[in-house]
Amino acid sequence: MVVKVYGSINAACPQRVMACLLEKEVEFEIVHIDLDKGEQKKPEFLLLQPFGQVPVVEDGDFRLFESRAIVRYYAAKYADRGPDLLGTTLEKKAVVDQWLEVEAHNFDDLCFNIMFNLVILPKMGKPGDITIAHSSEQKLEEVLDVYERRLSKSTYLAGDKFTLADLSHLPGIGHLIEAAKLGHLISERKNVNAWWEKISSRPAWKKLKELAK
Ligand SMILES: N[C@@H](CCC(=O)N[C@@H](CS)C(=O)NCC(=O)O)C(=O)O
Repeated sequence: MVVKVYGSINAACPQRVMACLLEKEVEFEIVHIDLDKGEQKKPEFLLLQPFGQVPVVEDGDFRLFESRAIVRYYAAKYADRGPDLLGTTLEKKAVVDQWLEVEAHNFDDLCFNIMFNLVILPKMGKPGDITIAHSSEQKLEEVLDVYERRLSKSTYLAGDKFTLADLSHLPGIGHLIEAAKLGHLISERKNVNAWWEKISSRPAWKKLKELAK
């Protein structure tokens, strides 16, 4: 059964899901939802995702939304296929969860504020709020300083193996570098930069970037 991913290939949250499916070599097709046209707010889409956001996956008669719930689901469903993305002991799994929560609650909002005000609003012909973008960038610097210290002790966020904690950061950092042109936030931090080089050169992520072209 081919998994259907409702979303846009360029949007960060669907990319999180697709990166995970590619790591696990799960076949999927994209059901394109045009965010610029507001298709995610149409009544028929609200039946799939009541908050009017992407992604949603449909796997046979099973349906799920929230990108981090989806990646956790597929990492567990295909635990014996491809790289282990969840951790192998209770403690290792808990550390993966810890850094996934950090991504969701310390990193993602700041990244979104920057992208929304520097990229998304201007693309729609509306002025972004530069004050919000700058203060979010300053706060993100502090978050990345924490990452820098963490990554001086371990190759990946949750230890010595690539996991969902790292995968979950790929779309956000990719957008910061490519769309918001804030690559210096990464490149000026030695350990964060080495980590980014490693995780962004994974075949699954490179394949997704190819698909998105
Ligand atoms: N917590 C949700 C957030 C979903 C989300 O914010 N999706 C964005 C794309 S990355 C979206 O649908 N934006 C359009 C909108 O909110 O109208 C998840 O991780 O799935």
